[in-house]
Amino acid sequence: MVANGARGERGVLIVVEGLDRAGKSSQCEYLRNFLVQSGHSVKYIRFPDRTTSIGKQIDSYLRGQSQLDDHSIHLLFSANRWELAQSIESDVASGTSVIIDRYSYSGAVYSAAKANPSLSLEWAWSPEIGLPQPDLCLFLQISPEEAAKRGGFGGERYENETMQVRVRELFKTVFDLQRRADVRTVDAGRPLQEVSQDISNIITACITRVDRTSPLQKLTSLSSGAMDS
Ligand code: FDM
Ligand code: MG
Repeated sequence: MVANGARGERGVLIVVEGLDRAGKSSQCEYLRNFLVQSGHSVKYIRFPDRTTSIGKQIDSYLRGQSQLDDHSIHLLFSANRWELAQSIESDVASGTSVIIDRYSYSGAVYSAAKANPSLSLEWAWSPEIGLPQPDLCLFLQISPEEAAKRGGFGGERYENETMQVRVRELFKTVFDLQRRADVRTVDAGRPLQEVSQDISNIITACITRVDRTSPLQKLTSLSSGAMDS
């Protein structure tokens, strides 16, 4: 595998998405080590980034310590990505690969799952247009049964059965519509090592396939994503 920076190539942008308890954090950690061992310089980001001032408002909302209108909190989640967009682009351009735990897909899906009649999936997606387009989105799929075996819900907002059921459906819808995204679904209900093995194969193929002499693309509207392919 060719290390980052070699021949002036950019890094790759990889997003990891999935339902709660699919093992996103463990697999992001695995992925990070895998890329480092392959000679890449790597940055890891998770959204929401709760450390910024916007992130602190999001954190307070998620913990139930503040109430916000559905649209307002949605736009804060998006703003939290926009405030990091430039640094992601410049890291990737300078040869660093960036792994992101949750991105625009979670953003659109969780807000649309609230079933607020004035907050459609299309509306929820629109502030994401123009953000860096990932080279690859790994979607960690887990059945409700397997998720239940992995323990109960935490105490944060959205950590309940009704939301999880809707989120599961909406992830499918958003990936069908945003077909420009290279989404690979991984069965994350299996033992950790099996999942990691699949992930290394997918990543190796992705690094070979991506033209790292061309810059990152931008996210487009949901429908144009479907028409393009
Ligand atoms: N979430 C996450 C959103 O509702 N919108 C977003 O844009 C993002 C990135 O926040 F329930 C939700 C998804 C989840 C919660 O995420 C916190 P973590 O990964 O479970 O901490
Ligand atoms: Mg969570």
